[in-house]
Amino acid sequence: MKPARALIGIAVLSAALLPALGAQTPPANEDESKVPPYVLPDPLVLADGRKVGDARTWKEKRRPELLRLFETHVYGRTPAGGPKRRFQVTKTDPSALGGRATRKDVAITFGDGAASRRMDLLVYVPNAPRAPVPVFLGLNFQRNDAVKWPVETIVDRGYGVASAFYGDLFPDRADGAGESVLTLFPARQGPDAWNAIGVWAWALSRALDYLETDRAVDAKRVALLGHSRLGKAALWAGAQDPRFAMVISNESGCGGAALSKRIYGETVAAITKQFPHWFCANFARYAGREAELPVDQHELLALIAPRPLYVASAVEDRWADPKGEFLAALGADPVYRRLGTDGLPAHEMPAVDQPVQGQIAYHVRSGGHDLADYDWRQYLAFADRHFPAGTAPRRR
Ligand code: GTR
Repeated sequence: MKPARALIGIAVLSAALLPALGAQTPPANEDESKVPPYVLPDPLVLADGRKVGDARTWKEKRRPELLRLFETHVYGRTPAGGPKRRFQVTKTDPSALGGRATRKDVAITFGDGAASRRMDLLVYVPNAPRAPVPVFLGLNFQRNDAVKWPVETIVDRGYGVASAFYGDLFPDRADGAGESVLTLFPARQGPDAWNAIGVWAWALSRALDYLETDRAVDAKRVALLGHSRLGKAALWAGAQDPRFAMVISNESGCGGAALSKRIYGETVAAITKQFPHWFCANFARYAGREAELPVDQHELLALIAPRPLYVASAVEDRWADPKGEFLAALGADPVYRRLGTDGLPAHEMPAVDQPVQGQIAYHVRSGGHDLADYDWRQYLAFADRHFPAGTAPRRR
């Protein structure tokens, strides 16, 4: 989102020009030689110091430990249960995109009566295949009728598309909670109470609940994709909900795929100051004290293992720390290998526009902060490889 990015620029500038206005976030470090030494926690070492030797110990012991750490220190706890949900297909157009797709507008209602909240899910499925299709699912910034995804290209490649407007769930403002779906949950309390990213992630799982009921969709092949702040939400959703078959992070940066302890680009101090409603209150305690964080974002990526994971950066998007995103993907690699898949087929950061794709994929694109056609081409190729045609049951 460029306007928000511009705002950050103004905040940093004013910090430099107007120190008298009080404590400001220090300007971002974008100089590799100024990255301080840091130590990353080992995702394969349990809290009691034992090493994770097999998939079972990962699943039953380490995975829950890591989830708890991210809930407590970063995103906040996602409560179990929650309000009653209802799915209603409000409109179906079987000849969308010139007859190549069926478009459905689905109202997903949370709670009852005046207090209820509603998320509108836009769904396109290609008309050609007779079997349920894999789907790219993600939240959008612009409302459903202005989704900036290349829907026709995706549909023509045999994939469905599902998207909802993130503001329906939690308006993206410091005081957005009062209009968010949080109002339908018992009052949140404590420094580990969930916040906007937690709610957006929760909503992605509710969209998947709907997709599981749609016979045109193969809900076992849903690729979750998010750009920027919505990439943070996609990663957190994919980490918590193993039903997502693939997760794609497009330039998710700080609090997403980028390592926090590297202190390059956006920092915990900058993000929690500018967006106090995104994370749980505990995260802000690590502003300027990243070394004390008991987790780092490579472990968030590891929570997606062994499912296919794509982390993408853009070379001019230094605010999101491309190298920190690569290093986090590399840091998740040992977990994938311990679980018996390959990981990231690279030891060094690949050159610009040279994707590397294994069970973990990574690229750094030329250009700036955006979800570009180049990115989509790689994601479609990645999905083709991991969701081969003909693996889904035929439609009943
Ligand atoms: C920026 C924010 C980033 C990223 C981005 C976006 O202002 O600092 O963390 O989320 O917005 O969502 O476009």
